[in-house]
Amino acid sequence: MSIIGTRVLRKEDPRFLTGASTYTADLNDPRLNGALHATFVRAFVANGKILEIDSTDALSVPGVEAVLTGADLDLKLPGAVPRFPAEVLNRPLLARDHVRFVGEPYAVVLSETISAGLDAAEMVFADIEPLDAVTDLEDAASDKVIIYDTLGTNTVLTFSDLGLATGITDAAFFADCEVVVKQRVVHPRMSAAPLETRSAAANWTAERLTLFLSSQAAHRVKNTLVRLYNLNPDEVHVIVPDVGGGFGAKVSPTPEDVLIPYLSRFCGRPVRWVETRTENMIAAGPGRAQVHYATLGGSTDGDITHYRLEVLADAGAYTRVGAFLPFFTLPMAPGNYDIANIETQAKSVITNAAPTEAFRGAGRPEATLTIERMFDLFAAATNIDPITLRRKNLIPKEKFPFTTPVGSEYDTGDYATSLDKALAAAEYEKLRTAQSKRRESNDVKQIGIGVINYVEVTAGPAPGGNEFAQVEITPEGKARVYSGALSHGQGHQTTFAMIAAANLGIAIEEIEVIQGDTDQVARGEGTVASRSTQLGGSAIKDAAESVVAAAVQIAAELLEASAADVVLNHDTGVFHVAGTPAVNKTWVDVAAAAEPEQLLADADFNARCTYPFGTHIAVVEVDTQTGGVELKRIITVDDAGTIINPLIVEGQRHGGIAQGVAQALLEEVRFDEDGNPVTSNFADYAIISAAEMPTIELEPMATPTPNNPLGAKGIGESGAIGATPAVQSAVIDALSHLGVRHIDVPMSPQKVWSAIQKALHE
Ligand code: MCN
Repeated sequence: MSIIGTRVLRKEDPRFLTGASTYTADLNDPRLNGALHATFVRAFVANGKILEIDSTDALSVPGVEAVLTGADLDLKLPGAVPRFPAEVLNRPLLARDHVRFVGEPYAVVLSETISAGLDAAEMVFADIEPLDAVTDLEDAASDKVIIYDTLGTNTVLTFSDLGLATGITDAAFFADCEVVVKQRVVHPRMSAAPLETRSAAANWTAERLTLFLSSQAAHRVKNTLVRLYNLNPDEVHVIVPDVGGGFGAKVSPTPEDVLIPYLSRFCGRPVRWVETRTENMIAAGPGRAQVHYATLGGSTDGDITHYRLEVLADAGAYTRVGAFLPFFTLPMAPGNYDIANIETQAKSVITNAAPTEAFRGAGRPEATLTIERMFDLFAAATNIDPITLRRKNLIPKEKFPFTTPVGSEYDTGDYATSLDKALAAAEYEKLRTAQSKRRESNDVKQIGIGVINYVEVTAGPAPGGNEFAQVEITPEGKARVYSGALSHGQGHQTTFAMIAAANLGIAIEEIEVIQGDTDQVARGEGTVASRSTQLGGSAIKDAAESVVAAAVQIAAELLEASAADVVLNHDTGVFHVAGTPAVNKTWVDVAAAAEPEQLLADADFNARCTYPFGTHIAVVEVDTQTGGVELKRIITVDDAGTIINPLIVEGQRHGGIAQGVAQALLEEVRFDEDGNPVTSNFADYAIISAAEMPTIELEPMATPTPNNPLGAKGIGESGAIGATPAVQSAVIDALSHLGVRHIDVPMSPQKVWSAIQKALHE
């Protein structure tokens, strides 16, 4: 029996649960002996001209070795997507003449101890002339305050100019529609909030640059260092120790990350850096941060025919990947629905806030939330049951593979079954009956039910991607798997060993998975866009099959048989002539007879992206007197094709769902009117905890994809994509009989209460 699909316990957990893991800050590596500590000095105004920086007092603090400012180095880190004007694309490692958001570093202290660094950082004197700042996305888009004089506008990219949006026509687009609904939908700025903040440690000697970094993509970091410092690839070694969460924010190295090795070369000693929670909250990459203007049109009997989606994306003060994320939003605009006519547009806009990055779902949650919101509004306008409306417009199973009018090629899907399964598991009719009773009795606490569908793209951007793997059999007959993906909480040590085990017939205990070390792993793309299993896992399968083919040759010689007759029994891991298993050779026998490197194979697996889908149902109780929301149940179907390890997949769904619920009810990065962040720690920024979550009810469903040999789609982001609109829909549903039609997330008690009051008094 294959190990694929079984609930294998996570191999990595004993280490994590017993405190034996090693994060960058914990490293006790001889290459870091005698390290200095870096402390960044950060902007305290959101927009300002640097007139003077004086480090004299800071340098007098005992234990301080040096203070560098932007004037001491002329280095800029280009953003990951070179589609933006140079001013906003290339970010100075330390601000030189101008600071553009609160938290932007303009100086760095090198000290013997962290405490000396903190003291000295406070003593770096900076005369910064404050200028008008704008952190609100729509205000920035209006160009009332221009952030970069040389650009003359804050809009730095219009997606139709690149052919990445259709562009918007006029009102005639909806002329044939009997019913048209419009809504502005806000997707707030969210913090990725990994429990391990950013952290780096470097040693740049005459021979080599070694950087330890908390990252999702070791080779991307290496490539960035090679380009930035004009080095030979052999001179750079990037090592990623254990990572305490990334959630998209640790994909591309940040200015602070790449400055640490520079500082090591500058002072001739190793340098370490661990950011504080507040630094992470104000300066590390947040995500989402879009505002949508959506219009949906169709017939009075619920035939949806026209959809228009216009997106404003908040880039922050420089263009990192977040500025480009509408390229993930627009192709997912119609969600699970067969809508014939679609218009799209997106603009990226500069604001005086930390530059945005990917955050779990990265552009896709926004598409889902908006289309699902529009379906609810259309249902309300036509008085059609929201489930009936959805069911009527779902892309039918028979139409797959299905190319949407916005050019996405959905591989496989069975959306009606997903919806049915979720409704059955939720006992939907009973929920509606309970809701009616509460309404009839005018209960203070009203029940709401939200039912949404989602489809997302993994291993994108379209058309697809690639990943590297190498499989090696050791002289002892064990296996080593080298993977270009990089687990930072996803459990690859377990699932990747399972994929290798299934193809080699070697027990997972005998398989070591190696990631995140650019000397040991030849190349790789890293872990992003829920791509690792379908691409990285398929690469392991390919490499393992090549190793088996080589092993069969050796076994045939040992068995004195023809290679064509020799087979590997994948359950027992022995080679034998087909039909005579009693006479056999083990991997130990084969490994002992192999030439060096004979049992070693590389694979670069390249494939089209895949489209996981599902249905989320949320049940909430809303206190109509206080606006307080309690999430009572969340039931989900998340179809990620063939599942390698259901236990790990359930964990991924749990984590994603919790983050999706957090976005619906709790989390939002906010600023005051001067652009100061007011959510700069976990007291002000309400990250979700187990206490706010009900038991999560997960329904299984698996529709394999033909796009890779595993049949697997991604699961890492699904929960975060489906849960937010489900909870939002449920809260609005609880209040729909009062006339409430829309509340933006996060639905704080204040917002919910205000919406009730507004509806009652209109
Ligand atoms: N898996 C499986 N069967 C499938 C799909 C996945 O058994 N059909 C397993 C995989 O083998 C892997 C895990 O589920 O162990 C997630 O796999 P996959 O969906 O391929 O996603 P990635 O490994 O590429 O992870 C990326 C994804 C993203 S983009 C973010 S953001 C994210 C996430 O995963 N950040 C996380 N999950 C996270 N989980 C933790 N704990 N921490 C983060 O920072």
